[in-house]
Amino acid sequence: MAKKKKAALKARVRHSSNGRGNHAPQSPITSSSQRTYTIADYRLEKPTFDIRQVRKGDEVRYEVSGEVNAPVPPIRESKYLDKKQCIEIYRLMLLNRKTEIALENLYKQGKVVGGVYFGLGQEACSCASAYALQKDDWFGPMIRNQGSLLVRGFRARDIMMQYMAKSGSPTKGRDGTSHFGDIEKRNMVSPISMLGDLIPVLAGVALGARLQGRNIAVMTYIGDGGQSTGVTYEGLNFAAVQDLGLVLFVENNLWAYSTPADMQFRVKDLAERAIGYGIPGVIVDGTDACQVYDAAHEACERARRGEGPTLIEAKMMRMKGHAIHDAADYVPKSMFEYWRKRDPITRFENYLVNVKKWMTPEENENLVASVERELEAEREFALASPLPKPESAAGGVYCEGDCHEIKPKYGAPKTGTKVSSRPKETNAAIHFK
Ligand SMILES: Cc1ncc(C[n+]2csc(CCOP(=O)(O)OP(=O)(O)O)c2C)c(N)n1
Ligand SMILES: [Mg+2]
Repeated sequence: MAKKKKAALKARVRHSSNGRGNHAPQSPITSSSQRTYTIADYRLEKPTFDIRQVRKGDEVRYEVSGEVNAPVPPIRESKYLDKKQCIEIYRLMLLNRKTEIALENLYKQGKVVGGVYFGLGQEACSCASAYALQKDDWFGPMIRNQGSLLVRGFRARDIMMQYMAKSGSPTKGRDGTSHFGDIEKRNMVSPISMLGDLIPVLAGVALGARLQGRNIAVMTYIGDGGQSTGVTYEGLNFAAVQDLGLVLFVENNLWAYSTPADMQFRVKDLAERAIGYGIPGVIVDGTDACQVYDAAHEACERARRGEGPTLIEAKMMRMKGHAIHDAADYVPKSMFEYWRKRDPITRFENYLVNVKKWMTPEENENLVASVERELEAEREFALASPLPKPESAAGGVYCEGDCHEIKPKYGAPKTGTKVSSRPKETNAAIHFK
């Protein structure tokens, strides 16, 4: 190609690549067109370490660099919770942990039919988030959110019987993990997936309630891995556009199976994703029950006012493997040490007993003992429940038409109900500075 022709082609490519063509002058960025966004951050500590993948031949390891010996931050005082509520959440967190310890033992005794999944280290996130829901709100937990189930009124025996596929379990032995819901009393959508499919379903629940004349809060969860999926985007974008009361907890527990969060996304904080959806984004320390509750409460209130969804990123660490079969050998030991010092239960106990002095050491011991007694009774009950009769296997699996009726929960559907039509400018003014 002749030199002249080449230069002309280059120029054309350059002009067309910015989409402006030859004649449109590039407008300078002025201060009025420059936009800035704020992500609220409740944390009292911002961990400063990175994980790096190191390959040697076929071997893959992860190495941590940065400040792994930082001092443990205090619990942030709640704007909303009183003494009684804090102690109640603490009790639920204990029950959450001890239920999982019991499940692990049942598994080791060969009584569990499948695997077991744990939320060790995530109890504050599960319990304090669901604690912000009101009776008419809905939720859709994921497999690690055993605490959310306990908060909404399921008993430890339900979880244990489910894992053992007993006839007294919520699915009457039809499932061996967490696939059960309750559309009657506890307003719970059955966990259907770890990878985002709960998000559009919960958005749909909020839309359904609105069509019945009510704005409710609907809460669900997604992991640092699961948030990359298409359905996560579609569900949250739909909720944002329709101003549906979705409260989405992004549980950034630093691992998606054996993939570290640093290899999962390029943004610094997953809460930044909220900006792209045009909704508020909040960061909390997921090991601090007060921070989790405050962010959840504010998001639920916003949802009930009909103002739309909120994305809350809870930062914490998955303190076990993906499931019981996974020893998590790929996790650097120093990461476990760092987060073990930030154990949500130990920190909350210290806050209640030593900082606030809302419980004496003796009252605390009594509370722990009462949780253990309760757990033991639950375990006995679950063990005594029989397995389902073989001849019942085909029953209760498919709806046969007259087995149950699904009625509108909040009122007769109102056709023509107007969804919110707040102008986008208002949205921007409220949430972003
Ligand atoms: C389509 C599909 N692919 C893979 C899996 C297996 N799987 C379940 S959870 C998971 C990782 C999820 O990681 P994350 O979203 O961070 O949640 P976490 O387990 O840390 O709570 C994978 C790969 C699946 N359930 N479905
Ligand atoms: Mg994860």
